[in-house]
Amino acid sequence: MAAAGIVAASLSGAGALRFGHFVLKSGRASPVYIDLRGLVSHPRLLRQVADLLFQAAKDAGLVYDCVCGVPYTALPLATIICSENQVPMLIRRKEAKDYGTKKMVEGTINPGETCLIIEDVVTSGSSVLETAEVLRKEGLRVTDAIVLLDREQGGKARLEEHGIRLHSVSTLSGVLEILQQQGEVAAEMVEKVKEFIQGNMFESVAQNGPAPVKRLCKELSFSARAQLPGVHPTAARILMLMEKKQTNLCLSADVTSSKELLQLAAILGPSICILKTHIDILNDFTPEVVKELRTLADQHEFLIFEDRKFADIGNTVKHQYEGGVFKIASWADIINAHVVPGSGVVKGLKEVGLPLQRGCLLIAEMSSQGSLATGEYTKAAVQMAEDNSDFVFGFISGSRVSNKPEFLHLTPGVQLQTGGDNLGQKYLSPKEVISEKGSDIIIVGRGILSVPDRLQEAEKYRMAAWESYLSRLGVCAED
Ligand code: S5P
Repeated sequence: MAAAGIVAASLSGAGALRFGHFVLKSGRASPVYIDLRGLVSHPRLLRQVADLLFQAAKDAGLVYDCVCGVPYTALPLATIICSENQVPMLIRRKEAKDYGTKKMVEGTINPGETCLIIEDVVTSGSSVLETAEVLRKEGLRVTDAIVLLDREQGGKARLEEHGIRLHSVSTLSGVLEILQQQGEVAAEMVEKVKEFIQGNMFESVAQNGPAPVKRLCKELSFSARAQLPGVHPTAARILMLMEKKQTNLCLSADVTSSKELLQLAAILGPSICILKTHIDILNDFTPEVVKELRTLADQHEFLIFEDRKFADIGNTVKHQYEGGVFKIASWADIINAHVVPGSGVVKGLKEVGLPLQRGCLLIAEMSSQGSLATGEYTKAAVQMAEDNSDFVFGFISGSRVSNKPEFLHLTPGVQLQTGGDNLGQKYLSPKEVISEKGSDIIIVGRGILSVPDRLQEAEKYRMAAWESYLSRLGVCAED
């Protein structure tokens, strides 16, 4: 195919396709790395690629009113297409313009018009989806996207589920075939990449049976929520790193030896967004342990959550948070509190945590059998969070208890095998928690800790929770 040939030449020419051993931003190893950002330094290739994208839209018979490139790599491509063919363009901002203004799209928006999305590479489809979501929020119709290279890892199916047809100029396997024919890539590398693609498919949500009836819904992506005005800095950090690492898994590192805790943090660090501790169950706690834990947290980009569940009067919790043996405030990014004492507990914790830019979660519901945290109690917790949103950024709860997208929901009591333990713990699956209950982050302890290969198990949880998050973006099943 001629187009795939030009794509192959462009990718090689711009040094955009590399083979070897790479660690992707998700933390996963890959034998192939594609990065088209450098294409801007090759104006002839840039122009050729833009022409191919435009031609693909033409060949598909698409009718559209404006074009939007997924930032940043596809921006210059969209610019060339629009300027050459006299089509109005829109620019999607990755960050809202100023703190306080929500403008996410530049250019003239005429609600009801159709906007065509341009993208360089599609893997899971999440970048295209995010852009589509922003455009749809402005009242534009998004039905089609053109991509230069489809990595064939399930993005097309996912986008289809969200009402977007993906048209690709070429596929990764098509480009590989050409490069192999030209002797630029060895056959065994081609096999390796194909195996990688097969083993790293982003599963489509609609599996067997008829697709559910869908309607548009106002679900925002994690990165869009991170940019909301007024979002707590701790929530923003978590939201951004979840999107970056593609993980909404919090590990409940309930182990009693410091060595094991640090090993867990080192090995599972890339797979998680938060590591939750019960520091008082360590048999051999020393200040050195939390120092090392902090280093690992910074290295692997996760936050530390000390699950201390403060539940006393303000003056007491202040000391418990700041002092004692553990000096929790000095190393934990996140803490949590029961609301049973009334708002004094939050006010006391805030006095210590606010100057250190820490954040707090309120326990609105519990996963245990017979929990009293229900109904009016849960509502009171939500109210207390709203009244203290300079410090409280979300909830421990079994389901979404607040519709404010600034708040995060973290849910414990999660295992792939649902059921419970013999001490009243109840388990739901990652899918139930994220897709059905509307929570954001799963908290998993023994589901991961009790198997020999903890990393492999953590990856299973990470993928299940992430898939469930992606599946609720843009559309949701009609209730
Ligand atoms: O309601 C709750 C709140 C919390 S924070 N139920 C819980 O189980 N937790 C904590 O989550 C609990 O203290 C434990 O650390 C973790 C669940 O562990 P698992 O082994 O049952 O997954």
